[in-house]
Amino acid sequence: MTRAREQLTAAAAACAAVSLFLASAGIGLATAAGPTTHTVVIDGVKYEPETVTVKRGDTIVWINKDPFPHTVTATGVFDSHEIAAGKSWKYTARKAGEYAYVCTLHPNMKGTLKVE
Ligand SMILES: [Cu+2]
Repeated sequence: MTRAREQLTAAAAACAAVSLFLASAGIGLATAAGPTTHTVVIDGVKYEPETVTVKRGDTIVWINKDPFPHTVTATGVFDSHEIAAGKSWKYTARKAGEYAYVCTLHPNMKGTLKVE
């Protein structure tokens, strides 16, 4: 009788452990939103939006809609080199910080990438 009860208790404990494991796995999936992709459009010799805020691991895509090339250059951090008309360039942000960037072909073009 006692032995049977012990077995039942053990079975219940194992069951509870499995439930707990499944619950924590479920919560993990719910909260861990994957990396996102952000888009910055280059149009009319401007970055739109000028400032983009992302999380570490996110990817930013700059799409050049102007009929001539531009760059996305934060010296020492990232540099797209020339993005031809109609082309795009992407960068995955790995390190938190605030990065001012320019177009080396049109130094009046300025943008900021904030990585949280
Ligand atoms: Cu430019």
